[in-house]
Amino acid sequence: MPDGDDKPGGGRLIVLSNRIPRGNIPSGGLVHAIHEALTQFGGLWIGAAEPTPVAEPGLTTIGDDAYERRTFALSEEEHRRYYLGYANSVLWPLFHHRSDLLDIDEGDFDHYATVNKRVARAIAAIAKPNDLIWVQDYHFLMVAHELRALGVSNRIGLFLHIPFPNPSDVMALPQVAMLPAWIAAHDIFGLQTQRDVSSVREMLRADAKTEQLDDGFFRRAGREFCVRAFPIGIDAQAFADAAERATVPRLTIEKRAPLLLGVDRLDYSKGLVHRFEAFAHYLENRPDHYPRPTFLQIAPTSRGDVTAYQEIREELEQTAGAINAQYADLDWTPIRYVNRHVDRDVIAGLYRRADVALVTPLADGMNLVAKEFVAAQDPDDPGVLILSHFAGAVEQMKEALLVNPFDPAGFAHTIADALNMDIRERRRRHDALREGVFRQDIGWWTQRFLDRLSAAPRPIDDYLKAI
Ligand code: ADQ
Repeated sequence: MPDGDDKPGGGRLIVLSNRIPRGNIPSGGLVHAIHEALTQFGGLWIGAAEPTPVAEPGLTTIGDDAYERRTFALSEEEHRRYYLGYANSVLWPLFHHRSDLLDIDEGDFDHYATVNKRVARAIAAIAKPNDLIWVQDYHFLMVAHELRALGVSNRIGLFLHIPFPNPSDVMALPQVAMLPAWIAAHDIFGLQTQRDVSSVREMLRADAKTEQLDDGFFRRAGREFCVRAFPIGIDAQAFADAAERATVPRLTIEKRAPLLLGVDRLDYSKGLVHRFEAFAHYLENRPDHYPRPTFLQIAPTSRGDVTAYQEIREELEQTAGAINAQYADLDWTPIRYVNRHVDRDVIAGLYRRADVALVTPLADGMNLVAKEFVAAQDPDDPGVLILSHFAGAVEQMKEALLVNPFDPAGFAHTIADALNMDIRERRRRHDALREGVFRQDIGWWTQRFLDRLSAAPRPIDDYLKAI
């Protein structure tokens, strides 16, 4: 946290995220980190309420301890069109390089804008002059711009948890012309990776009104803002402790059978079908005398109301079924596919039990599973991480076995390499990965972001008048 004074610039912290915890705060993870920062600084956490038939303006208090939790209202139609529509059927696929899945409806953007404006008005009504405003993710790309239009001169930072589209993909967004102004309204626009920073820089370079300065800074409409990478981390110690304590459920697999593990939300960006097919490729070419591996994939349904998610679920079930039908034996099921949420502590234990983790998204802002798997290992006998080139985590985790998930043969060879890796090589790779995961953890991430944000120059009045 910023040195000296607990309060950044003497003010409070206002965090905006779509999801807001209603009850107890789960240990570890992003929610816990935000909770910690708010506990330290005091302030407010604002998130979406459960949808209701009609959305009223203003905020509702849902919890009050060291800081307040408040919700903004969302109508059922807004949930459908702002959240499932524009956020998750336009921005999510576009930012994950899946323009083919775009489901563009002009009315959905109108609802996105309405919700962003309502949230901005609610924040403007409560923000005190020195409060820091920290916006989370793609649901609120317009909020800072709306706040500026309302005359709010507080420091505002946004952290984008997902990738940023490259310059040609971004052209598929009907609102592309507005993006530079939305981004420039922040003091800090934070991204997961250098790759994402480059994509934003490319887009801004094409914007006639934006001037590029040094060290990640830009100038637009007379004021400076910063675009920078803040790779998110995990609460590594909490995960390591949970993994050590965990009692793993008895897995009905052969005693010496290698266990491969995947843990993901069921999302087309996670590359699950490609992963299953690569595993089938491995099985096809596996020498007979090798032990028969089990691949356990845990993938609970998410965003089940969106068609693209229903389709990926069906495709995955069919692929798992077909592979098992082809390779299973009376006493062996190669793929175990579990389509439900599993407790974090059990997941931690499974990470530790697994010989290989398959973290192979086709696009991913960071991917916390890669870091959780590393933190959960026994350093004396660590498992092997297979990581996709397309996970943001790859910029920090070069000692993983890197794969191209689109190449089933190369992927299958990497699975073989992982299963055959000797203990010295496993330890060498794991030591390096572990050091990074513990050093650049979630506390490091929060601190870096808030330090930068509190040090940003305050927006000037002329800019506010010009917007
Ligand atoms: P997500 O797309 O949700 O997050 P990820 O980073 O992998 O992806 O985080 C998933 C979290 O959910 C992990 O903590 C994992 O343990 C947990 N999880 C996954 N499957 C689970 C299951 N079956 N049961 C229980 N828990 C499960 C977005 C971006 C990512 C970025 C994060 C954080 O898409 O790229 O890393 O935000 O910024």
